[in-house]
Amino acid sequence: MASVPALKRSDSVVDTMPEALRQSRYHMKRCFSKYVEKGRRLLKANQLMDELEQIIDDHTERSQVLEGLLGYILCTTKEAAVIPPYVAFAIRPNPGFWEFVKVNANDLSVDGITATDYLKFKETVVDENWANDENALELDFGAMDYSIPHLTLSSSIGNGVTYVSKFLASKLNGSPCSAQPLVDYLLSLNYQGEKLMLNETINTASKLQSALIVADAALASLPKDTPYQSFELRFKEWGFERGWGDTAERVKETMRSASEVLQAPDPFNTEKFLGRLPTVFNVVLFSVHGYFGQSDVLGLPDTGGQVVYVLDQVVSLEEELLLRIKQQGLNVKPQILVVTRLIPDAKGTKCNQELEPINKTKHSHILRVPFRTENGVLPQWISRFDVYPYLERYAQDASDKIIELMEGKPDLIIGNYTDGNLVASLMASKLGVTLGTIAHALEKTKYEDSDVKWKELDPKYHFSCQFTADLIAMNTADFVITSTYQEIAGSKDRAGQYESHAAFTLPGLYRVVSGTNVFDPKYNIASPGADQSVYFPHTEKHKRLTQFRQAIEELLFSKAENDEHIGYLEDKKKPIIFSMARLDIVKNLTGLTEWYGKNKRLRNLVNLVIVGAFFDPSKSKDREEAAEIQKMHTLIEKYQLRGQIRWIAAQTDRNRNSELYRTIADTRGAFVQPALYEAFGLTVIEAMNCGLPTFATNQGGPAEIIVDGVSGFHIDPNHGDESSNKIADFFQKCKEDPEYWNRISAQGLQRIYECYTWKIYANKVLNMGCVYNFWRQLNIDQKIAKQRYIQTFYNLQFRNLAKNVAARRDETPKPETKE
Ligand code: UDP
Ligand code: LCN
Repeated sequence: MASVPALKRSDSVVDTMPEALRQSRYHMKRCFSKYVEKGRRLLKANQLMDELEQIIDDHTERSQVLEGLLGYILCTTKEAAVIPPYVAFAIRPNPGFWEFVKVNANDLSVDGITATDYLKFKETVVDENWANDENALELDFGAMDYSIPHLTLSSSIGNGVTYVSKFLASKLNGSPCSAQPLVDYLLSLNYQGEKLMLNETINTASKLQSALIVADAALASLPKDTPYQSFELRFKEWGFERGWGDTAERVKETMRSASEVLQAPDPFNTEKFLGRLPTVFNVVLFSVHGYFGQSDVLGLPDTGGQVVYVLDQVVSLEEELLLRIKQQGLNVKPQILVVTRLIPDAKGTKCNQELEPINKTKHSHILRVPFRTENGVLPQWISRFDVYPYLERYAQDASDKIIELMEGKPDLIIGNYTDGNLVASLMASKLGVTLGTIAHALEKTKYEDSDVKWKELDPKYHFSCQFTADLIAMNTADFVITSTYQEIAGSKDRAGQYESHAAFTLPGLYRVVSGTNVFDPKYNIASPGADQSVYFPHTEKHKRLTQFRQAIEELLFSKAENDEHIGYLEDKKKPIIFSMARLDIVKNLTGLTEWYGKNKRLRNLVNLVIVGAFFDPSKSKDREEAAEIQKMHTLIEKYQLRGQIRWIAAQTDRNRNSELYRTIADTRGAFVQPALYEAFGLTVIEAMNCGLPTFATNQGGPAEIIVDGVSGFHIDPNHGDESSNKIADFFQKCKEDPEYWNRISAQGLQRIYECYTWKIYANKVLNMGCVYNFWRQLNIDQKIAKQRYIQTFYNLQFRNLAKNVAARRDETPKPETKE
């Protein structure tokens, strides 16, 4: 990548490109002639570079061009559309920032164009009539966000709640009237009709300010641990209701924050005060597609990390809610419902059970509601790509059941994945409840050109429904929870998953000129953790789950080959490199096996253990998985790996799995996550929690989880030799200095404790619930206006698309299943 001279943020490509082209005019004329000679087409960044390299074959001259401004522009170009004599470029100089320019190949003139014009260029390549249709549907969700303040720096993206607190602080500042919305909000708080925080005695900001001074003086004379009940009556007369705290000390602290906010609002106290308000008691989490259960579901189609995430999330949210409610001095039982699909044909799981208490919680349940049609209840599991026709009715049925169980509407709704997010959006808009959404992984970025090629992919994946549902959810959400920064805005070189929804086109259907804005303060990073009562360090000997010792010994080291394991480990003293995932192409377990097979040095140093799928490709329902199973067999033969590899079938018991990670750590081995792309990667943090040094893909979330060379290592899945040598270097170094292994293990744990725990997650998410609840009230008029736009889009687009899926249901081949 060119290092000089980088574009400054103030420089626009349209201003600098003409001069850059002029400097290399001779080469550029030839290069652009080559770009346009094949006629209309779409070009990716690597193709642009390859063709440039073919044109300028002299190494020195090529380096000169690439090291200049032009090289920089080309390096930051993500794609280009060619309509001779023009080449239109989509350039991304920084995360979230895009520029579009069109270059005339004949005279090298450069014009800046809008996102809309660029999309029309792309459309012209695939569907010219539609591109030229003046009445083609164009969506501009940004037009509805005219008064919402936005962030401006790439580095601020993902810290939405902090910035909303800043915006709120400045909104509440000024005259006493500015704080009136806060007083009105406090007056509106109640639990089942019983007032909380304030009663009508205090109905203005100045009355609140004075009452807080009186209360502060009264509290000063009380011992810190005096229970609220002992001064409740006096406070009630002054206008205060329950909710400020459980003890004199806590009440005093909360009141101090309130006084600070009224006196001179600052973001810290604003967030602190709002975070303490008793606004969230009942929470609904939607995770619609099955199989969703607490046991025996991992390994079933579509059921992967999302289920693990949601179940751990509930435990942590309930714990945090109970703590907050106690500290608020209230005697309320929170309720959390995880709402999923009831599948009558449950294949031995509990997915046909309507209500199921959630393990490790006191008040949380899984609620299962079936998919219904005019023909009755749908009995069998269906792929998540096929669920769209059922969702509207599902949302209605689920809402009725939730309201019945909760005896009212929830305070917060959180969606998971496209289907859950759409259902959550429908319910939240109807009931006027605060909505958070979680994508886990957005499908659009997983498939190259999934937007312009949507017609090709639609029969199999129904992306037209999926992208429409995603747009609806992103725009309805009051806040979006992501696991990493890259999920929102990518990295220097790669666009983020949400960012790729900013402007895109589905030719023939609609053009999105503003689908979402990653600078919107609704975007927040709250990374998940791993259950630390299950995934704890291998060194905590007294906690080790010794009951699994014998089974794991046999799983790893017996020579027998059976339905649970094949291959064997000849030298049991060697450290083990371990990987565990679904056997999808993207997970790249076959890639890792091949790297290992090819690298003699690595093979001498360590054994390889893989957990994934099963061994008979003919038994797989998924073509992709079947091919990967076959490939594993071929690689084992090709590289004669027997004696050095153990391949274990998919495992469903997380307790036993945790002991497996720890047993690998006992061998002073490592975990390797070699995925071609990983949205987050729960296995990475599970391994790190067990103290297992971890090598993980630099493509996606793991690149953020691990600080390379400190808390683990990054590997590049596209450069296998380099990656396998990096792993070999580590083990070589550990041989020379055994302390090195301990250091990386300890630093991995430190990273987890600082950034990736469910406690940190739950605190952040509940703060979001509290802060965005108030933020949405403040912006309610605009919210309602936007909701009308979204409803129109839903009614006129989504419903028809879902109907088409239903109509085509029995004719199309079944899609492959992977999460
Ligand atoms: N997992 C498992 N058994 C397996 C493979 C995976 O229990 O055979 C678990 C793994 O421990 C992790 C989850 O499934 O908790 C996978 O989550 P991850 O985020 O790594 O990937 P996803 O499958 O969601 O893409
Ligand atoms: C989906 C994925 O693809 C994984 O990368 C995540 O870890 C998982 O969901 C949980 O969010």
